[in-house]
Amino acid sequence: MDLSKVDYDALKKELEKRLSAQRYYHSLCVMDEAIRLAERYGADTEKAKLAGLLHDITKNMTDADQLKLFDVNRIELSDLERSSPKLYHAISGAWVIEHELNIDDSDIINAVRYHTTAREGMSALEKILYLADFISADRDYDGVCELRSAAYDDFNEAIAEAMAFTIKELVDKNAQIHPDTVAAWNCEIAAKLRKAGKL
Ligand code: DGI
Ligand code: FE
Ligand code: FE
Repeated sequence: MDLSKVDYDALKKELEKRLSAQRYYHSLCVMDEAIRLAERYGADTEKAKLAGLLHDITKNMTDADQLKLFDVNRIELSDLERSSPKLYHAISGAWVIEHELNIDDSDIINAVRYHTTAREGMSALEKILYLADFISADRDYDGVCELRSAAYDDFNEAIAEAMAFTIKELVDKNAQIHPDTVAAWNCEIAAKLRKAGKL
């Protein structure tokens, strides 16, 4: 697909239909942040824009409707995924942008697919979306300002901090941690240790 010919007005209308006003605003903020991060780190700004705008496209679908989508389209979920509804929208969102919006760029599809759990060996675009989702203008949790400046200062350090934040929150909530999240964390820590000559 030709990314320079994407009809953003039509896509935004589609998103407004699917999302609450708050979630739509979040999507616009993540889009802006993803573009800025892509500019800062020399990644593809068009892909970042599209991935940022669309990443939460199915966030307001009911759990039941998403489970139906998985079933009808033979998308297999692990037991952990099935029992963690917060993870559904990344899986269903990736499917919807590929099969309903006809986005054929695998990097964009994977960025949406892994924006919640992260995964081992993420591409630059996948990392940009993961981080943009954490530091977008609409976010206001404790520590977001520090993470925002870290994101533009030391990309990989900011990714590791965002992952640590998520993992700590999951532990505090007694939630299950997805194996992709654990693998992503180990991958980032190994890179840090390697850089410091400790591995
Ligand atoms: O969709 P957003 O709210 O913008 O953000 P997101 O897609 O990063 O989703 C955040 C939620 O996902 C948050 O409630 C924690 C949850 N989550 C992230 N990683 C994992 C997880 N939940 C489980 N059970 N396991 C994970 O590894
Ligand atoms: Fe999300
Ligand atoms: Fe999001």
